[in-house]
Amino acid sequence: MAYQTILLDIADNVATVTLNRPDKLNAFSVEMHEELRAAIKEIKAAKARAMVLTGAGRAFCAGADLGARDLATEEKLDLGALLKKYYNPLIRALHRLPMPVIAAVNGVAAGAGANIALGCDLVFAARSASFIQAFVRIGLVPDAGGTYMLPRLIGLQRAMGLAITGDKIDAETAAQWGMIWKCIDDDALMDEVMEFARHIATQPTRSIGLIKRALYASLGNDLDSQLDLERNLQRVAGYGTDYREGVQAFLEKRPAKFTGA
Ligand code: LHQ
Repeated sequence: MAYQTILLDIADNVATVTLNRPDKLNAFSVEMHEELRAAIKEIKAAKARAMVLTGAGRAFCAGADLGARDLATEEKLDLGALLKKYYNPLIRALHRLPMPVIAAVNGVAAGAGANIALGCDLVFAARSASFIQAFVRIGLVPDAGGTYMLPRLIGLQRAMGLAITGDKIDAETAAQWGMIWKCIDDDALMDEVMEFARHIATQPTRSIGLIKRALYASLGNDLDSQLDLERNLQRVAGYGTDYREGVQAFLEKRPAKFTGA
């Protein structure tokens, strides 16, 4: 399918989605939401084994398009309805995708743009990139899962500080705080991310999907529920061909050839 506001490339089992409104710092329009939703469907149907999300130009994503006609002109717009229709399903879809989702944050990630990055499973960021919980600057509340992920990633004090000041945090500090996985020199970002994505796409994808489920569920579960969930997910993993191949390869002292099943 041809898209207007994003680019989608699928190669070597890696689906790369590039938010592509660089003159608006890749701010989210309704069209971009709809296209990203369609792209995620396409990626699932293509049975890709990793997804990379990045931005075109100098930004990753500046959040909601504040110049969109309804956001800019309608006085009593129900922003909750927008979240329900677009942002919440997007975050859920990223968490539920049965493959690793990697954010390659190439520049500023502000507002919902920051939290969509944090909604990915692993975040790599360019050294010059930054994250801004910009919501308070315009009288809003962090959304797109920010109030859920931030305190869990960096603790309540730091989450509170970022959210109530709207201050920018640079990629290096974000990595030191554990908000993101890795900070990488700008020139090396995409090469390193794509190399990582191509590698992870050769790993036991089904197992990775189950790992995601377990870890995200752990954020809300008590120990008993989590132990039960681990039992259930391990049962599923244990029936997989990748488990058999992994053990066989170990015993035969050779690299495993995982199919993702
Ligand atoms: C933009 C945007 C943008 C449109 C830059 N929209 N054009 C909200 C409402 C509804 C429902 C649900 O959820 C949400 C969630 C949210 O995301 S709220 C938060 C929305 N985002 C922001 O408040 C961030 C706004 N942008 C900025 O603060 C700055 O642009 C940052 C700090 C990201 C980058 O600053 P600079 O590097 O100085 O760039 P700039 O400000 O000069 O922007 C470049 C262009 O991009 C400019 O257009 P122009 O035509 O003047 O060149 C901006 O107007 C445009 N742009 N963000 N969100």
